[in-house]
Amino acid sequence: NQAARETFRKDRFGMFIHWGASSVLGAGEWVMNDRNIKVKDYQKLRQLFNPEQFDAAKWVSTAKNAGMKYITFITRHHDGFSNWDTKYSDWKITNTPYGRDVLKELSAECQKQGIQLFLYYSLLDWYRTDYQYWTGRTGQGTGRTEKGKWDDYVQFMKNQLTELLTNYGPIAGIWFDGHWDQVGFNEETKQWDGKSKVDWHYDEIYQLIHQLQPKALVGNNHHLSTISGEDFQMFEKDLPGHNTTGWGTDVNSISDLPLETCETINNSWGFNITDGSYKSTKTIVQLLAKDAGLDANLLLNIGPMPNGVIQPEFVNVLDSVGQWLTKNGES
Ligand code: FUL
Repeated sequence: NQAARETFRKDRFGMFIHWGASSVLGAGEWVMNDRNIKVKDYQKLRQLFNPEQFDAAKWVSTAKNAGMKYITFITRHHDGFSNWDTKYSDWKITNTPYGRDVLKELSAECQKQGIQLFLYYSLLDWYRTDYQYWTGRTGQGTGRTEKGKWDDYVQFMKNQLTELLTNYGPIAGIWFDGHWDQVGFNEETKQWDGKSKVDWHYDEIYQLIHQLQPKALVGNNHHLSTISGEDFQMFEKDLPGHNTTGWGTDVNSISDLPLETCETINNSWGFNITDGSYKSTKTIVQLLAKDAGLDANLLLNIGPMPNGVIQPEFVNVLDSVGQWLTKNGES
């Protein structure tokens, strides 16, 4: 949808929100993998995630005051925790003591305040047994040894995406992540190896998205320029064309699609209690300007705390970026 792409191209500034059961541990969203936590232990977080001070209106107005035009919310990260009331998993926000469907509240509030809502959705999954691929480290993290049923997993993703695109109002786009998980089970050797490539069924999945919501854009953080069908191109922690992270040779090539850089305020995506390396207002304004100079959007991340509050360091810097934009920016 060309019109939706052009709207997005003009958005310039968005808020990425990494938040879920992993936030409880305060060590970033990769904690399950990093600390080698098995599913049987990790799932205890369900009883501990109780974001009593979650306030969708505050989150959305924090974005709005910063001059942001959209929010990209983690609906399900690599640990598989669903941040909405999905029918297809018990590992979800509505089974925590909090019990509320935060996505419902966030989407209603975005509509109210005129902010577009994008949904991050992880392709890879450390939790489900029918997810048969994983990076080496991740496999150890969950302790799974058996091959899953890939078709079931693909169907599960389609079911969840259908819910997300049916029950939560207008969705501006889906932000896929985790494509790189290329280690698969080799049927011949009965070994896990890097040779069997994952078939993500992108054609069907992208088509489903466009069918359900023709205006929804598709982005995929695959670090490649060779997969087609996406509506925008993203650059993780990089300006378009700068491959400073070294995450793929192809990231040097910039497409004609709308572009988006995603970046953290400190060095973490999910809430990290020990990470105090906050970027200054000046650094963020410069980033925004550099991205704008390359006709790219900046998707700036916050990782709210497990109680639902956005930490003051983030709120303050976003507030002053907003003030700078009001004084000097276009809007
Ligand atoms: C990466 C993920 O692995 C990180 O946890 C984070 O979500 C980042 C935006 O994308 O690929």
